[in-house]
Parts: sequence; structure tokens; C-alpha cells
Amino acid sequence: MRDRSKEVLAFFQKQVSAPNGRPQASPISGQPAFISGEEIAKELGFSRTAVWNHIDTLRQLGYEFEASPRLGYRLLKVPDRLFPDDIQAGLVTKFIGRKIYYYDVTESTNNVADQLARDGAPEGTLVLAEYQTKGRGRMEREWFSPKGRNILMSVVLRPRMDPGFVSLITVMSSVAVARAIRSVGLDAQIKWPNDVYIEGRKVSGILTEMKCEQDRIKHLVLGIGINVNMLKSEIPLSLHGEASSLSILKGAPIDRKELLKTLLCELEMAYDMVKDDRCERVLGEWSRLSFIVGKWVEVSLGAKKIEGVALGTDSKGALLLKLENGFVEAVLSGDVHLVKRIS
Ligand code: BT5
Repeated sequence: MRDRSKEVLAFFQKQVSAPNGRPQASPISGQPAFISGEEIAKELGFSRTAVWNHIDTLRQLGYEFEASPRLGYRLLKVPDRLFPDDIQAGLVTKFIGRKIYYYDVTESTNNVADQLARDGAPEGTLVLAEYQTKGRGRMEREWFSPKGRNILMSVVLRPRMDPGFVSLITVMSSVAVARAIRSVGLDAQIKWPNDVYIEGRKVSGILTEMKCEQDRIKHLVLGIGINVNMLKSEIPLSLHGEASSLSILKGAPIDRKELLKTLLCELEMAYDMVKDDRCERVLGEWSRLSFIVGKWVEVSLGAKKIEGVALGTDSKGALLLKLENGFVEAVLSGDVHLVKRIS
């Protein structure tokens, strides 16, 4: 979007109320108020024709305006796209999402964020995409997401911590994702290390990648995929019975922008706690929201498999497993499965 069209949009977004991001309704009509073209032109130093042209540009991007020759324009609907201006309107974070890069299509938001981080992007830089041609999970597994339905995002972080603590970032992110999803009334639960499930179906995955220099983290890219409005018919056969989306489980579409804003706030809060050595609250919340704590699980890492009761996580975000022989082992990565034991 051109800068001047952005200025015009910002004028209407001043009416946007912080909590729900929607244009504020007039108490009488229930609709947002009209703003006259003359008022906008005067305030921004444009001609009225220029204002009209910018509104036309915004309409082409999917913004819906009502025009009245007497009263001016009012913004009725913003498009269901994760445009940075819409995300930043009313966003209350200090650094996460203060700089946003938005792509209609890209290979992987993690790749873009990594390049930005190498080029010196500040902490909190956010990359969003409507579609990824090479979206990936851990160990180069594929991350599937149809265009324009879900949240595909990556955040640049620069924590001053030992690389051995990187799992803690994944753990704190899973707490933030689960809490954000719970804010729309769904019973999100965490599966260590990087998945969020609802009713036994995976709805979100996290991919944390880091670049180290000597014994410290140079930067870290936190990639998150959330299945928000993906339709049942869009889920590939290979994921049937495994994946679902928030809208399927809720039975109604979910406002992606609102969910994303909530997530950015939750992430910043949890990350601040981790940075300030106040991990106990995050880890306590993780235990509360995790569905594997107290259960017998198998963790596989390639050919290596290990079984035990999941006790919780340690201060590094490693999973603590109580083995059959009574020993407790800290596992730093792997895939977890619940195991039914025949006694
Ligand atoms: C993950 O890996 O769950 C991490 C996924 C991270 C995706 C985000 S999207 C934005 C950013 N950019 C990227 O390129 N990636 C990140 P893992 O635990 O390895 O799980 C991968 C497995 O989940 C796949 O092998 C499938 O079985 C399954 N899967 C793929 N797409 C899925 C989906 N949309 N919903 C649920 N499960 C899915």
C-alpha cells in the first residue's frame, strides 16, 4: 500500500477501538461515523480528488467504504488479510509486531525472518504471510496451510541466553499460543515441545530456529502456524484425523486479526518473563495447560525411543521423564506420543 493511502486509512483507523479492532460504532446508528472528504483533505494536506483516489486504492485492497455525498465516507469492513496497518491499529505491545513485513506468498516466513535478522532487524520484527510455498516443520517436515485462512508468522528474537536454553523459548511460545486460542473459548492444550491441540487434533505448531555465535544466541526465529479458518474440505488426506482448525472446532469463523493481536501480547508477556528470569509462572502455566503431564509417554528422536511418565519441564524447557527404573531423565527434543500401558 502506498504511504499516502496508508495515511488516509490511518484516519479511519483512529476510530478503531483498541479492544476489538473494529471501527467504533456510533451509539445511535450502530455504524461507524462518517468522516468528510474535506476534513481528511484538510488534515492531510491533500486535494479532495486525491482523497477519493486513495479511498479507491483502499477499496481495491478489499476495504469497504460507504460514501455519502453529504456526510463523506465511513469504513465498514476491513479485508480478511493480515495487513500490517490493521494489525498495528490498537496493538499494545512494546516491541513484538512494531515492525511488520507482510507477504501474500513467500517460501517460508522463517526464511524471511532469518534473512531480516542477519541484516540487523530489531527484536520483535514480525513476518506474516497468507501462503507459504515451502512452509516447514521440524526436521524439514512439511507445514501445510491453504491461502488466506490461517496464521503463518515468524518473529525475530534476540534473547541474551545460552543456546542450551532455546527449548524454553518454544515452551513459552506454546503457552502464549494456547492462551491466545483459549481467549476465543476453545480448550487448547499443549503437547511438548511445540504443538497445541484441541480435542486430540493438532491446531498449531511452532518451529524455533537459532543462529549462534561462540556460546551465545545471535538471533532466534520463532515460527508459528495456527490453523484458524481452514475448512474441513481443505485438510489434506494425510492429515485427516490428525489436524483441525479453530473454526471447525468452534463451528464459526474466527477473527484472525484479533487472534493475532492477542497472541502478540501473550508472546511479549511470556517472553519478558523468560528474559527477566521469571520463568516459574510460564512453566507453571505450561504444566496447567499440558495434556501429557502425569501421563505415560514415548519420546522418539530418530531411531532412539524412551518411555516414562512426563513430570513437567526443567528450567531449560527440557521434558522431565520418570523412567520405569525410577530415574528422571531430561529430554531436550523429540516427538511425544501418549502410550496406553497394559498392566
Ligand atoms: C511443527 O513441526 O509443528 C512446526 C510448524 C511450524 C510452522 C510455521 S508456519 C510459519 C513458520 N514458517 C515455516 O516455514 N514454519 C513455521 P512438527 O512438529 O515437525 O510437525 C510437522 C508435522 O505436522 C507434519 O509432518 C504433519 O504431520 C503435521 N502438519 C503439517 N501441517 C499441519 C497443519 N496445518 N496442521 C496440523 N498438523 C500439520
